Amino acid sequence: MTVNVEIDGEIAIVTIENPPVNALSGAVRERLLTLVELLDGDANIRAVVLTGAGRLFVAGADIVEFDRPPEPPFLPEVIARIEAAAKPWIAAIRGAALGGGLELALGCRFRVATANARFALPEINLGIIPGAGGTQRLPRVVGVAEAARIVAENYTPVGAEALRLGLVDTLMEEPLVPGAVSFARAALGRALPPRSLNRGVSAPASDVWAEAEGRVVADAKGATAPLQALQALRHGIDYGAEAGLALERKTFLALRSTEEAAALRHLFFAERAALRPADMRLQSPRSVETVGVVGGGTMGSGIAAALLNGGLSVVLIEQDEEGVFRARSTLAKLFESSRRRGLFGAGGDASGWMDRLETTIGYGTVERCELVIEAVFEDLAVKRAVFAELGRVCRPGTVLATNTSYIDPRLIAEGLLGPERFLGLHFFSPAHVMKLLEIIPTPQTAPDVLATGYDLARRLGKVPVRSGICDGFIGNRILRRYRTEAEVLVRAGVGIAAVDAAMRAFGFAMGPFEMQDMAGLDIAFLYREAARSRGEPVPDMPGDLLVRVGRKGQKSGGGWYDYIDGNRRPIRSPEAERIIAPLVGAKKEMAGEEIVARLMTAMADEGRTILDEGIVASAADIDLVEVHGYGFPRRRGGPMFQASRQDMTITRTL
Ligand code: T1G
Ligand code: NAD
Repeated sequence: MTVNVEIDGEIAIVTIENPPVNALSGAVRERLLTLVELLDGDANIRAVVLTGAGRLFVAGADIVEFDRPPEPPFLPEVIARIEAAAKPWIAAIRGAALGGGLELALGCRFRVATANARFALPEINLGIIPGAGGTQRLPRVVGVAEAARIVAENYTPVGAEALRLGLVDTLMEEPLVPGAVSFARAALGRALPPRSLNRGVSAPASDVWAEAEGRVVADAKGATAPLQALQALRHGIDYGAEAGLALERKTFLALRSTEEAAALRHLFFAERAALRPADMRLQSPRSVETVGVVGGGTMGSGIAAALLNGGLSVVLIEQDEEGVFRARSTLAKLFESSRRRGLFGAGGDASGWMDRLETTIGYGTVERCELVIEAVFEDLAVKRAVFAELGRVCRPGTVLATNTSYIDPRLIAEGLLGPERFLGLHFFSPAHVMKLLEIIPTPQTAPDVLATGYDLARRLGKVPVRSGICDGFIGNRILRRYRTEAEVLVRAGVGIAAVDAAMRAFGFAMGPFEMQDMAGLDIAFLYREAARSRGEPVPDMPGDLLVRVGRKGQKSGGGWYDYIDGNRRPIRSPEAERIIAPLVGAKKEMAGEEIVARLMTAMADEGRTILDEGIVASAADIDLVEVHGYGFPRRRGGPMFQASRQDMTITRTL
């Protein structure tokens, strides 16, 4: 780490060099504080240009430090001293000014930037709020309404937008620093603008606060930081900047040590580690520009959409005209939903999306694909037949992948020409939305083929988690344990709706029974029946009684709940309760917290077994699977994180 100083005539150039993202570590803060004193006392210096080495200005505070008590000099103090400097500081920003990086820039008298520079206060994604003046300086620079969006809603102005808001004084081409030095010289010939904190700010109409609070609470999904960030901003408008700074710092320090903040930091680092496992850092992936997708059903069309969203070209192969027609109409819908979700960037320009898609029957054009992903029926014979063809018609270097949920990939690859180029790439439905990608190598998968899977995940914005080969890999195996434990509670007399309500209160979008009604009870039933037919001692479960009378969930009009007139809102079903009564004990009241603890314990217990079997590399990877594949509430960190925070005794059955 260094903070370099160069002198260009009467202008000092201070460059923060703290790879990989110029985080404002204690050492950087200390050096900046020393420099501002030094340069203020140097009669030959009239202005200071502050910039970051490499591709971005500053990514913020050093998140690694958050697991320790804060160390002086504290960032607010450093920024306040720069702001008070006798010589004006000009922030020269390329790439990104994020969190404390943007707060540092706001303490400077001027800000100049390149057109690609992004400006954000992403602290709320870490369960905290800006802690170095962002909630107070920003509204005084860009106005309350825009500041509220940046502080509490992840609004990230880029380049020209930042200029329009007044967040930067001018945009310039590279080389940035010489441009900033010229800007500084010119600024010295003019009256200096007021310091950010001293700028006037008018209190907005009351509906601006009400509107902002409404949006923030709606988007927060139970997280507390966004609203508190907005409240700190408002406090400074209502009671003055000093009061606002005090509340901001108090709130930041309080949130920094919460379980929610620890959970979000845990996932932040886990996601980055997952993209670059140690054994992949020296591996070069195979080049992929066109991907074949065999099977355009639920998964195949979703995978095709994810590939198109990632800028790749797709050859989607179906078995007949009807399959092609169905796939194309599904893709038209996914195109629309991707555009609505803003997946095509700010301009919403999806040019080329459909042009990069070819749909066909048979393998006539598959030789132009560098990767082919199979997503046909979950049937070993059908999959084997597809790969026999692919092995024959694809170029020898083409990577071949299966999207199977349960079949052992080694069985699918049996007899395949070039088994070293084969692996499992398990996408999750809807594949153009869910970020999880389970990557399942076989013992024969070549390292550069595995690296190709990781590179695909990176290009699609997915979170890759490597799984060993077992029944259900990681996610579906834990899901099965979660659902079984939920049925164990119902069998013990706990209400179906009570279990779902407890898990919704914990942060899931829906409880296990609502979710199973949506996915279908027959999947678990068929799994248990297959085990019974192998002679395994699988006791009857309440769900089995429902499936046996045709109650398979929403698709059959009812499962654990009733659904009236095709409406998907679950309604308590006396019929379902009568059917499962032979297996259910006397009514048992159980507190929501206990229900959550039981289901968390079951998930964590299965996770530990999966870890012990060497199926997954780390507990953090299991948390990524649950958060990015199964809707585990992000602010809770995942089942393994939860288990690490509580001394959860493992209660296997009632
Ligand atoms: N602190 C420490 N390490 C960080 C870091 C940070 N702020 N940001 C990134 N890293 C590490 C990351 O773990 C990875 O490490 C490497 O840098 C490359 O990251 C006071 C309190 C900047 C857009 O939330 O959004 O300021 O895996 O893989 O894809 O109010 O990193 O190589 O060992 O993500 O090019 C607010 C978080 C902090 C920004 C670059 N700032 N970072 O993305 O690289 S809180 C943030 C990012 C704060 C103040 C508050 C991204 C990036 P490794 P990467 P990238
Ligand atoms: P689906 O029935 O919706 O789609 C399968 C498609 O494959 C159909 O459109 C069919 O016409 C086509 N097909 C069958 N044989 C073919 C052949 N020889 N050539 C070309 N096309 C052929 O099934 P799905 O839900 O999309 O599942 C596909 C695969 O993905 C399965 O292995 C499944 O286990 C896996 N998977 C499913 C989910 C899910 O939630 N549905 C999630 C992850 C993985």
